Amino acid sequence: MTSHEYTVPADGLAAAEGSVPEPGAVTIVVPTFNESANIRHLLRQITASVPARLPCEVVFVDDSTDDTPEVIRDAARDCAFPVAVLHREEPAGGLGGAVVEGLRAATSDWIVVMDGDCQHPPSLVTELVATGERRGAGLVVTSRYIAGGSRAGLAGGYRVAVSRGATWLTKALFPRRLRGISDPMSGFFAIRRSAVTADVLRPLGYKILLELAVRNRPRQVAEVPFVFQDRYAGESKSSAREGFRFLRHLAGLRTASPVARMIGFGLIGASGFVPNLVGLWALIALGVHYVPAEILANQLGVAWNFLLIEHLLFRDRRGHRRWWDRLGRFALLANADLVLRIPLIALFVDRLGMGVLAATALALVTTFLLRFAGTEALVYLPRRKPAR
Ligand SMILES: Nc1nc2c(ncn2[C@@H]2O[C@H](COP(=O)(O)OP(=O)(O)O)[C@@H](O)[C@H]2O)c(=O)[nH]1
Ligand SMILES: [Mg+2]
Repeated sequence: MTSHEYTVPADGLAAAEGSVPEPGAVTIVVPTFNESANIRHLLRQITASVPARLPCEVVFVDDSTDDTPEVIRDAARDCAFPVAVLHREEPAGGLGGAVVEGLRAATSDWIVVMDGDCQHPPSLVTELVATGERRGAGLVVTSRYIAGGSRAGLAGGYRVAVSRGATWLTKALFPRRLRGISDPMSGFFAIRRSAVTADVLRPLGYKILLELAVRNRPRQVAEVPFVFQDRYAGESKSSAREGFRFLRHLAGLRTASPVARMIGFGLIGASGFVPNLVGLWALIALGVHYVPAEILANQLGVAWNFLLIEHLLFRDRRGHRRWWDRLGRFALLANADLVLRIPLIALFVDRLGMGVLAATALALVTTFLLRFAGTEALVYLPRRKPAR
């Protein structure tokens, strides 16, 4: 009938709390980017399967550069349920950011997130919600990997392999948090609005389900098999660039706790031996004396570590210093490590009477901990305002 324009309340879900949602009603959140050719088909499919069984509303969160918003408004006239378009001039956070905005705008007890290209069958919407109600679950995920499910619509062996690899890696990194979720890459799921804390979500790229499962930790999770359909029209927006964002997203989620970050820091540090040794080999082959060669090669390792640490560990904590300031501090700490190690070993051997090997091991651990603490506190922690 009508197309409702939502504006996102400034304080998100809290503001939406005032409205009383119908019991068991569902808000279908659909992120769209240039999907004008799919909208009518999608709304027809929703019309055919949802409103008769479940009161629903549809919220499109749109970052399109084509006429998708107009097509939605036009198609909404034929719908017997509210359809809203939330068009974003600034597509903050890409697909993940769009879904979070949709979660904030939703007013029903249940929220179903699905793609706008008809790869996710709307006929499953009611089953997702019913399963959640029946099993008392906070999150119901569709899966291509359980009996009755299939990834028929995933085009090509390459996409299948990438999807498999990503699923395996994700499950291996979060064995506990993703227990009961066989398809963590799925973009089609239902979540209880009460299980969403939109403010802690920091999606990067398109795997919003991962954010919800890992950061919001719904208590009970259920699964429903589904057959991944072919795209109805238009082109996929996923790309190798999205793939790299996904890896950074995984690293950020995995290293949210200080202990996990320290392990990541250690692994990255160890990987720095490779560029260090390669650089040393090249410099010596060029006839450079081994002492300056050692010092120069060490800088290669430092640069390597800095790049990885910046992108994988401290992505969210870089804003308050300029990159050259961070690099300078990081390089200083890394080189201080080298300079400090020998006197430390001497101290452990001479004063504490330790063996050389034990002293070296202890010195390595000590300087590692100092370097990690120093990096956390002096390179990436926000500067405090002066007390006086
Ligand atoms: N709002 C918004 N939606 C997006 C963006 N990128 C992709 N989408 C939508 O997300 C859904 C899934 O994207 P798609 O390209 O089909 O990915 P694929 O299914 O992995 O090939 C579709 O409905 C897209 O229109 C974006 O940057 N912003
Ligand atoms: Mg798709």
